[in-house]
Amino acid sequence: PQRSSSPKSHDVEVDVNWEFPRDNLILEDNLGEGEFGQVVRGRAYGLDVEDAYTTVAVKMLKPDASESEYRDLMSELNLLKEVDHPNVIRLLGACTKRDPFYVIVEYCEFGSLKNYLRKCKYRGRRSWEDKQNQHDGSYENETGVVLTIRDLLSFAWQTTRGMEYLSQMKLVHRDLAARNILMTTGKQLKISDFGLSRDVYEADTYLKMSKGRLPVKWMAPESLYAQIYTAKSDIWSFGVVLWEIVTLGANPYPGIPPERLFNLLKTGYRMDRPDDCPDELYAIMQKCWKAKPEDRPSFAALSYILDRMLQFRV
Ligand code: ACK
Repeated sequence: PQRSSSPKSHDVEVDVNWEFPRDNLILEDNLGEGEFGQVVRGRAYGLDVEDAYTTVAVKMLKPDASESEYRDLMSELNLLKEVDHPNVIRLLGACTKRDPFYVIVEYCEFGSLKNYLRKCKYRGRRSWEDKQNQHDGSYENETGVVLTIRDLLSFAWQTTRGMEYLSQMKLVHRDLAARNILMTTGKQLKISDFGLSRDVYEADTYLKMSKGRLPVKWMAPESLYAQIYTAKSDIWSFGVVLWEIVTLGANPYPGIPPERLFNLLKTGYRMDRPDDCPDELYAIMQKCWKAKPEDRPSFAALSYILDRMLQFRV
């Protein structure tokens, strides 16, 4: 990959609809960071409400980011301008007039779904018929939040709702994983991290190989072998997200080094049904992991099935 010590934002046309005055933004704690980007919690004055501060999340590049990371953040900003759905992260503004370049999005106080799930317990129930242990909603005990099967189904359903919307917008996410889904108040989920997303109408085939780290354990075989990304490869990743939800944030293919997946998936190997995973949910995972993309369901179909389960089975 080409590196440039300082990606410059001066060649970016400032979008007056979204530009936010940098001086009205107070950056606070670091929420987390990836290889080249970081997310900081901040307070933005006069953003949503006049004369008041709104807590926001600000995404920015680290000083050693390359042109390609800079383009990813720009592309994320441009895509975020186009989307508007309760299960997709909402753009609030951007500071693009000079470096460092900021993308301001809504703050999700519970962080990533992955980290949230890891802090929870599940009151296991393998079958819908097993009404023992049933209670209406999650609750807190001395060890933390206890989730019910209903919560897990709701997380899966909300993810399919957000993804159904994105696929209708002809957007392919390419990096759908529990670490890229955020949790806000009322256990509402928001699909986030659009850095790698591309409009499927965009002609150039963007080779992610130059970027180094690939989310191999979330990738469909056709993405691994041929860099093909479609709504159906996002569906494969959703199957892995469902597995993450049911295992409360476990790491997929435990004990298997990512490089082995290339051959394992070819031989038809798939993850087993996790303990306590209802058969219906494992059946969905298996459909998402069909070798042929056309045999996998759509997000609309999955959202319908999960909605029915939420209404009639739990
Ligand atoms: O699980 P976390 O605390 O939630 O760790 C990751 C980290 O930043 C790197 O992505 C957190 N994060 C990202 N975007 C947001 C946001 N909009 N609101 C709150 N936390 C965020 C994420």
